[in-house]
Amino acid sequence: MHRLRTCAAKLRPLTASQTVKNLSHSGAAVSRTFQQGRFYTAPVAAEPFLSGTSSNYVEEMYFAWLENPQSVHKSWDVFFRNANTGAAPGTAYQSPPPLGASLTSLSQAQSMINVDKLVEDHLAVQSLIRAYQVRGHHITKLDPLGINVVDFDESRTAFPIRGHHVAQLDPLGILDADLESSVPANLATSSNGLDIAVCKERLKKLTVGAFYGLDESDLDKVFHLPTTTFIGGNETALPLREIIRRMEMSYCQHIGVEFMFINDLEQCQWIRQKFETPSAMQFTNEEKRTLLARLVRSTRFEEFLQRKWSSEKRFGLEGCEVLIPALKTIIDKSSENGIENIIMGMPHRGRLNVLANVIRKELEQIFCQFDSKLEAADEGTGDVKYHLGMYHRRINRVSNRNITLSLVANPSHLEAVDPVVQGKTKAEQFYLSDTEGKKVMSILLHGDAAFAGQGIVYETFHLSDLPSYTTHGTIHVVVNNQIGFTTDPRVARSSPYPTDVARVVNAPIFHVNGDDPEAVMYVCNVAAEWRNTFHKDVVVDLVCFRRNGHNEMDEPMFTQPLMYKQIKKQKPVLKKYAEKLTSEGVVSQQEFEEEMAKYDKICEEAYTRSKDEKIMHIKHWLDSPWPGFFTLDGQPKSMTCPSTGLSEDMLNHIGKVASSVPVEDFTIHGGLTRILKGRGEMVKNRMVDWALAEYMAFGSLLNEGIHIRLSGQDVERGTFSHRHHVLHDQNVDKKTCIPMNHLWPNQAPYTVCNSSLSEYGVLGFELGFAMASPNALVLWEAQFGDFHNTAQCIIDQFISPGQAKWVRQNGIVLLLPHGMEGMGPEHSSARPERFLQMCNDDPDVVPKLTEDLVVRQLYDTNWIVVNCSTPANYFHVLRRQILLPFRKPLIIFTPKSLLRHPDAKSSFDLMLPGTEFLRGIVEDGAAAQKPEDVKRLLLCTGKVYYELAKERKIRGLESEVAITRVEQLSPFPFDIIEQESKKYCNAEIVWCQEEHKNQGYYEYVKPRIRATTHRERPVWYAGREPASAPATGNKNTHLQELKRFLDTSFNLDAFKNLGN
Ligand SMILES: Cc1ncc(C[n+]2csc(CCOP(=O)(O)OP(=O)(O)O)c2C)c(N)n1
Ligand SMILES: [Mg+2]
Repeated sequence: MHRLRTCAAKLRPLTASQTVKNLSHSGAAVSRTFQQGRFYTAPVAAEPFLSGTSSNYVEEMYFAWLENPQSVHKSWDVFFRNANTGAAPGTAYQSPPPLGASLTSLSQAQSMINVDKLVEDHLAVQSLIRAYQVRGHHITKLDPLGINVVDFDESRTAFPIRGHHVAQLDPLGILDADLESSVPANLATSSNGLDIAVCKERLKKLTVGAFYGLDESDLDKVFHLPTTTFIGGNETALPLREIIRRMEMSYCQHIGVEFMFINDLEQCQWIRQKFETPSAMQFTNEEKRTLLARLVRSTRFEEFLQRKWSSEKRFGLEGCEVLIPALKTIIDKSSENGIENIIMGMPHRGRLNVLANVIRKELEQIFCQFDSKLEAADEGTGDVKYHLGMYHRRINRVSNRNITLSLVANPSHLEAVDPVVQGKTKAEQFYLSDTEGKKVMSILLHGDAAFAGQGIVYETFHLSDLPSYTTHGTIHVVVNNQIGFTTDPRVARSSPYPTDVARVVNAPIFHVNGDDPEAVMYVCNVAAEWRNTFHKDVVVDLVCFRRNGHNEMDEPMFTQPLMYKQIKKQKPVLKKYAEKLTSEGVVSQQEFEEEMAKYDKICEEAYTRSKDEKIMHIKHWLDSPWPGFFTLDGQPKSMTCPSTGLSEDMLNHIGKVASSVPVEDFTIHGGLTRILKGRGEMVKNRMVDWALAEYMAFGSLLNEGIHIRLSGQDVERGTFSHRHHVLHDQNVDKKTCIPMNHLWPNQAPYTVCNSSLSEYGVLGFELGFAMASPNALVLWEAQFGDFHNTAQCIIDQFISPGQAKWVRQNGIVLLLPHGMEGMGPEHSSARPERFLQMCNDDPDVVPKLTEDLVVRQLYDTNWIVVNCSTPANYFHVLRRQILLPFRKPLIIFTPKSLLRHPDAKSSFDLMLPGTEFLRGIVEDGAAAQKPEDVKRLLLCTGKVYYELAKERKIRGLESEVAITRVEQLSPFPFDIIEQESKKYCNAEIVWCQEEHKNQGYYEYVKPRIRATTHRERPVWYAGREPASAPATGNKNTHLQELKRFLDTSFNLDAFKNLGN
């Protein structure tokens, strides 16, 4: 092994950095402009045949030789033998022994030259093969319009953008249509004939100028094929002419394969085999007919909609009709491979067609959506038809197995649904114990502009291989119509392809000309097999065009005149494919016409039925039903919430596990031993702090069969080092213990996972996870509360309005560390004002005091926002989240300093059976004894309570100032505040917050508090002044501000004579 490495290392050229270093060491002046050149290490300088590509080849050959010395040419056999026995660099090569004994020295010399040439030619052929594999996609015919531009302008530093244009991958060539659209004649190859000059020219572009010394005269020479190609089929050697032809057929037709960046030899070999094996792309007549029938449906569906609703926006699929057979092929193949459940996410383009012809939503329900009573706005709010989700279980006709297909509802925000789909997929896998993704998988569809432009795509890709987030391979399909609304790719992205982002996770990328349905079907089959074999992501790039404007109302000629002139000339793919099949005798013209008439009739009949539909049920568009959780009418089974308290035994048991290491032979850090001991002491004293309260809530729910998943940055230990849910053995790498999973024998599993450094992606993922089942507590914790704003899209588009838009409930919990602690503008505020501003309760209406008020309010709200001031209340709100008979998102502003505050502890007494979450914690001290004497009622929320209570004590104002805490901000506890304001009838009401006046809670609580007093009493403000930043960066200023607002809070004259 060591020899092998040395040998391979010796054969490798120097890297650029080594080169520069060597040059500077030798005292040579180093130019700041990089000079291209090759410098080899001295020992192998004598090996004239080495270059970057050939050294790779030699390495591959070396491995093959190690396995079987006869697999390589005799001369290489000798070379490797010598190198292996320690021959110095440059001396390992030996010419083969002479054939006859009587050779003259002249003929010996001649023979050496011949062998040199032979070796060089073989190397050249290997390099040629490799060049096709690496860069063949650059010269593929991907453009359905056939107006490619080859642009190898060497004056450009980088490879020109849109490599596939150069590569003839683009069906239209439209990217350049408005620039320059001539194809150099010498690059217009015919697929049948082989012109070496043309090939040379093409390859020159692929191989930095050289044709490896091969010439016309070499075309009929026979060359051994390396093990890294499959073009030979059963043959091990082929004439050069045939090698080139087969490489052209494999890599330069309508499929461009990008895979050589994958750093796994087995995976590369697998792909080579799929695309190089002669006659790999063969279809039966039956398969061709099915493909045609699917194209008929796809095409005629759009035509039908166009006929019936010509002025409606539908974001039609025209120009990429092949998407439907493509998806169906992926689904068929995956179903054959055992997949039972597919979760899909997709944008607007072709969505109705996918719903109708892939997921098989009843056509009449789709047609209903075009009823004029329904708004059909382009982007934005509401449930427009091209945003709705769907769930359907049916038999897959090809595999004859059951398959569940769901399309996740999404907002307009392109690509935002990607992590949501992944999270839902992960959850479905989890509930089926599908640890390898053999039963459940996801398919994500993308537009070319969005795929390249949206950062969430990258964030989602980076989840794909993380243990707690992987879905074991996603198939991505890009509808690459080479335009985004009115913007050309040349001004919309800086990468050659829209798919380059997928390279970061080593996903193979199959570019395919959308006007060649068989090629599309082939790559889709390969993509499904890839996913099934390697359980890794793969991308199918459907290079196509958009026949109409962005939507059916848009005029594309304003901005892409040449492109659209070309598009107008373009024959529909259905027509082209039908002509192909009729000319091959696979179908007759009559059969084709009958197939179309049959589908048109289906559409017409559904249209008639749709006229009878009187009501449109959004719940028919639900993507994630929760069987058994609701009544058959979709209502909660009760409108009560059971007690969230726990027995003393249960608290003790959980507390004991939380303060121990429940496995043998496990060494934890000394500091942690102290922490666990401290927990043990607390349990003995029947007390909990924040971390222990969380433990109690989680542990008890696990016992009730509720899966818990806590995800976010550094959540395992906890950003503030308070949680320690994962213990690490100090002596053994990767040996960990999660005590929470050692509570009971039959408990539900607990997942706690540090996430990638992403908020948008990870929050979206957890939202998707929570979507799959109501019987799991799924929590996402931000490192600091303010970081949630990089996930704002998930909050604004999914979490806050999700139920209103898609009748889909979700019980996700957001833990957002919050509090002004002098840590600067960032890390301080979780921006409560934003969450409160999005609450749907009416500030001016005090709800009727009924028995079920609390649950009713919770049922009506779009989300619950709390700021707990005690561990017990945190414990209760977590448990209530699951014990409620419905699900709502829960936003919790969590503390930082309170995690260790000596007063922020709760007794077991507050967590026993019969206890519950307190929406408000009312004053119960001296002030409450004689409420009519109280001068001021201070209302507050969260940690500032402790500062207020301390200051009140210092000032001896306990009888004059009452402090009541609002723990649940939304839905607002109108009843509690009304009661308090009545109780302290002579007191001024003051809202106190540590946040700035234009932030925090004031704007939200003020009208609500006033409503409880019939707007008769003012609500004064004590807190920081308005500001643009959430907090000061200066510690001293921070303390001064604190002092100021505490002064205001307890200066009983502060609001005198200020009027109302
Ligand atoms: C995040 C986001 N930004 C902007 C838009 C507005 N928008 C809607 S469609 C579109 C163009 C999308 O182009 P592409 O991804 O190529 O899909 P196509 O419409 O071509 O199928 C834009 C910019 C959006 N929907 N989402
Ligand atoms: Mg596009």
